Amino acid sequence: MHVHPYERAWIIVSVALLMVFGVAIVVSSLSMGIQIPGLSARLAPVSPDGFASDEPWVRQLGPGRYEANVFAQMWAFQPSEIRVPAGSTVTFYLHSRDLLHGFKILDTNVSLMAIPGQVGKVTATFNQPGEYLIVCNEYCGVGHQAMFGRLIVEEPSATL
Ligand SMILES: [Cu+2]
Repeated sequence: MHVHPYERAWIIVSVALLMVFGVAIVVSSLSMGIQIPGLSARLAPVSPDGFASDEPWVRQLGPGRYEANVFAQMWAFQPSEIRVPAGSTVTFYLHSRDLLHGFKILDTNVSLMAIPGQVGKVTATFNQPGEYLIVCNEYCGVGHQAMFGRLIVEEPSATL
């Protein structure tokens, strides 16, 4: 079969680019700790230690380890403000009370969808103190642009 030299060159370039992109995805996900948000549960889980999982909360599991049970609804996040000390690792459990929402913490790798009937789970470590805006990045109605929360990463000394 005859393949024109230009076409052959473009095929080689295309395949090489795909391989470069594939390697870039693997390397960046391993080196930057990027993880795909996973499905944690289909229904609100019942916590074995008595924490109600059908309401918003933030709790400390141990030194530098936190969990946040977050609800998205038209047009707010609950809790609207989460405070953790710098260096903390936080596992977010994300629920939707009504329809599809997004949960994006700006300037971080955290981004997942709040899907009704499912619990999204993602874990991230926040080393840089500051105030991080949490926005909904899935259009969810007329109040979508006003749907936001805050993650406040405090200087370690501020929480002692
Ligand atoms: Cu929205």
